[in-house]
Amino acid sequence: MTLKHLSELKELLVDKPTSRLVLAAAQDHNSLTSALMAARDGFVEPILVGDKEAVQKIASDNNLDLSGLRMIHEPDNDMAVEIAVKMVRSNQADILMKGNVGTSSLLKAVLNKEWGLRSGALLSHFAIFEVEAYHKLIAVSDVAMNIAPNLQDKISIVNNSVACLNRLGIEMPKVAVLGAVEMVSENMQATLDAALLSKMNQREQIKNCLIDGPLAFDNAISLESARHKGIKSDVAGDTDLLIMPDIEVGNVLYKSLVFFAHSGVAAVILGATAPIVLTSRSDSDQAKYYSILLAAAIARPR
Ligand code: COD
Repeated sequence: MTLKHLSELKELLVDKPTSRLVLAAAQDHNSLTSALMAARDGFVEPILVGDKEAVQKIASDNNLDLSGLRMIHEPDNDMAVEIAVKMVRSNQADILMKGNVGTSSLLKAVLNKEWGLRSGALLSHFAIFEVEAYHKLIAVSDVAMNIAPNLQDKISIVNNSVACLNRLGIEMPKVAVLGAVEMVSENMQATLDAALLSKMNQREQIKNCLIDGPLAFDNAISLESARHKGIKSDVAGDTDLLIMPDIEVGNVLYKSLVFFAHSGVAAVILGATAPIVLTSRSDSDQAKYYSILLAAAIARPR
């Protein structure tokens, strides 16, 4: 299966029971609005944990309808996050979403050894873009969580991302591991990691995907570019997933796609016991909405 538009996420949700999404520190205009939009369209059932008065004020100031929604009053943000995380842990919710709290506070709660959402896997950020100049959705990881992943971390990043793409119906995603060049150079760690990941895939140490690397960005996304350089690759020009060397490269690509190429995007944190939606103020309403739909599409069935 190939996904071309983020709106196709809606089709993946048609036969799936509505996921329960718990919004931690819900007194946040942006996240509250997107959660309510997804609820209005029948994709999630939001549970709001936060300062009830502040949530109600945001709702009345912005004409948002809170009727029928479950709300748990907890004015302290750290406590609200803890309650929300524990609700996911105890299977009272299927998706965790960040409200009016910092990203690191939420992630630290998720990583809490006693009551967090650790699954044993590395947590990683996964973003999927709709780029006008590309023939299908293209995923990118990790652009926001793991700062300088080593080989072991990159294996986990690939595994998390591939499992997510598999759940979206992409059975054998083509994975390009990026470097600045397509030849292995002992001076460039990214090329060494990429070559090892490719060989591990060939030996079936990493499964359910087809990995090639190192590939420079142009070879990864353009067959013509790869041919020009004489690269023979089953991935080049048809990549489903780009693996980033580090957070800086990833973050710059993410922002370039959004700000220069005006691409649509949906993003979640993978590797915890449930998907986590971490939208930020700079994300568009549509990006937040599609991130919720992406989380719902991959959430465990109720
Ligand atoms: N997956 C699983 N466990 C992890 C991960 C991970 N990705 N990161 C840390 N842990 C575990 C460690 O094994 C350890 O047990 C515990 O969590 C604490 O580890 P630290 O001290 O290395 O981690 P923290 O708490 O200092 O930081 C974790 C963050 C995710 C907050 C950190 O990696 C971070 O700041 N990442 C970048 C986030 C960011 O600023 N993004 C900007 C773009 S939006």
